[in-house]
Amino acid sequence: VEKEKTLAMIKPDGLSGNYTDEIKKVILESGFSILRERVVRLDEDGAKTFYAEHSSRSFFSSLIKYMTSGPVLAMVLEKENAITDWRALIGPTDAKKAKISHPHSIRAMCGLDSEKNCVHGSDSPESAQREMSFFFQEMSSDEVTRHDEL
Ligand code: YYY
Ligand code: MG
Repeated sequence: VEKEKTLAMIKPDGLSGNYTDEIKKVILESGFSILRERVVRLDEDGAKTFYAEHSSRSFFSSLIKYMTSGPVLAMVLEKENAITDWRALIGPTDAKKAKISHPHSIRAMCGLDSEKNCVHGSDSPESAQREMSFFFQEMSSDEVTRHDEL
């Protein structure tokens, strides 16, 4: 089976809560390789671009405020079925629900609610490509596997 890449992100509450090491441990123990990583402080334009698909939702302005409240850690993860498996590992969007239905998920571990849910994962191959090039401009559609930022 061919390997697949996905974009993972530790959101501002995850970074400020010092969950990075714990999350990376889960990532590596689950068989992912971390190909690239970068700490980024999103500005308003950047956060709006990243979450453009949600621009008409009632939670959008609050989400943008949250996502610009502190730095995030963006990572490119690789393994077989990386997109689906990373989504499964982080759990449902609402961290409150995750604590009940998926107690071992990452959002259950470090998220707070449906907004401050600690981590992001791409939801499709198209999203993964768009989101990887958003944070790693040098990553075009051809496969990039450089490790020089680690
Ligand atoms: O992909 P995922 O992050 O699990 O959820 P989405 O439905 O794509 O929403 C993106 C993002 O928006 C979510 O991670 C937090 C925020 N959000 C919110 O603040 N309130 C909601 N009711 C739903 C989503
Ligand atoms: Mg989503």
